[in-house]
Amino acid sequence: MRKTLLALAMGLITTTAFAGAGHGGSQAAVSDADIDRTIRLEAGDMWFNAENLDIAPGDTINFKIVNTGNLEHEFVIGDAKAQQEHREMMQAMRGSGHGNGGNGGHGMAGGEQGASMPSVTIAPGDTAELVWTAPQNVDGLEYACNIPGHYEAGMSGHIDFQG
Ligand SMILES: [Cu+2]
Repeated sequence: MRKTLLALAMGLITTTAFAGAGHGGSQAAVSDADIDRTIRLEAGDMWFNAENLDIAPGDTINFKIVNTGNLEHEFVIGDAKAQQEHREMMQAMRGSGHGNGGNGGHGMAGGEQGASMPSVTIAPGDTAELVWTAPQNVDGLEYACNIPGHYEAGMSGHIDFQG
């Protein structure tokens, strides 16, 4: 019994020390060294402050999206078809009364298709980060906020690939 307690205590100490060693609070799986570029974007009520982004294929981007609006917004990357499917899904969820109106049942970005769609939701006044590696062979991608009504109001843009 004593031994078990001691082992437990030591385990706690080790864990604490390890956590204390600190990575500056970063929870990203990708370390800073792997990031090629940081792109700051602003999301307001029904707009992003960029109409398109130029990105080099293969680059790992750390998007920092600042929500300066009064509404919750999201930032989703995908091709036009995937974006449309994501929008339809969110509209369907809202229509069925799922979720609490405030976030439109989000957090499930895209179901089966969603696995390949990086997305982040940003609360009003918050900054969210999304680390994403641009694919090598893709023609055009969009970024969008698919909260019902937002895309239609102008919350989307194109990702153009250089080279
Ligand atoms: Cu929005």
